[in-house]
Amino acid sequence: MRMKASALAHPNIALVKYWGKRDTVLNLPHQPSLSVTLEPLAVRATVQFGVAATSVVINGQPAGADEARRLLAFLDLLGAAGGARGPVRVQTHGEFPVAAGLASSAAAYAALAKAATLAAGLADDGRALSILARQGSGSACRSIDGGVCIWRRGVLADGSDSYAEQLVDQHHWPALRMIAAVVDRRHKRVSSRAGMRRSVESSPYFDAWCHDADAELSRARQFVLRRDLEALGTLSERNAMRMHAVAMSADPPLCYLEGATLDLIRRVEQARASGLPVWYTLDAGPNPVLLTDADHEAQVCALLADAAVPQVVTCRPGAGARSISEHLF
Ligand code: 2P0
Repeated sequence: MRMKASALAHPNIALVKYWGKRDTVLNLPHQPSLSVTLEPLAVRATVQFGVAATSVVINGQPAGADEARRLLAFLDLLGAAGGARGPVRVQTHGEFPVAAGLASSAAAYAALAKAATLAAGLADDGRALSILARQGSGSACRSIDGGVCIWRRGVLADGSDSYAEQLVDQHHWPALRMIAAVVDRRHKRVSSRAGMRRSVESSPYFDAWCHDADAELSRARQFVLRRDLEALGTLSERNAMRMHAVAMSADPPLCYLEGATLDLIRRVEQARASGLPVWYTLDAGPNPVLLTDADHEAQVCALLADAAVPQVVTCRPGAGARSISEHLF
């Protein structure tokens, strides 16, 4: 057993979204999803077993009680896989600009899954890692591999058939750009976890949303394979708006969008009408992520500057979670 290991993982942005769980403990989704792993944003994690006392440090600070509980419960899953591990020392560090508007939990749990598996001396098989990461945060299963990944919904109650697989690696479409536009840095009032639960329980549109996902996924897959930005962008906007429509139709309604979100969406539509290839997607928050290509990156950044967007992070398809030799402690 190696006892101590470190790993790095990137976040991902879904173009066909996961929104609704059929199992809230195992994070099993009601629908398949498709995402792009994003460089250069990253989270590093170091895990060491065989220490005297358990400690959890996130971005240089001791983790709060809830965060520490969630993270340690996640590491306990490795105990289930190969015997109790005893006290553990953990540190994670996000290389995210302040409030990048992109969830860091996917990258954090993907990095933790990889580091903890290596530290525990277990085989770091991709499917097992994706299944493990999924239990930390659903979307983390799509950050084990790079490029474009598809999270299979699965049908089994134990989740053994619900994991992400790579469709293409990060070299398939190097010109693809995903530009995160942080229009609002405030923390969202309702977490994805709570928002999904409310949507599943109360949106009358929820069944239609799930029904739509399989067909959207097979279309998105084709558009990625043929690098069709216009078709993928069009699908991404539609899918993001449908997810928000489900949230808005929950009881009580959930609206993650702010005025600045709608303002930027209008600007994107106008720019596109004038010939700029740019589309948007949205997570469960107010900050759009714009799709374009390398040739138009500067024009899209100019559009964002014109809209006085306070923070912009340009990303491209990134690699999967990987072991790193520099430890955080
Ligand atoms: C996604 N989101 O597919 C969707 C789109 C947000 C909107 O996955 O409860 O942090 O840990 O499984 O993965 C965000 O939710 O939720 C998410 P948990 P997660 O990327």
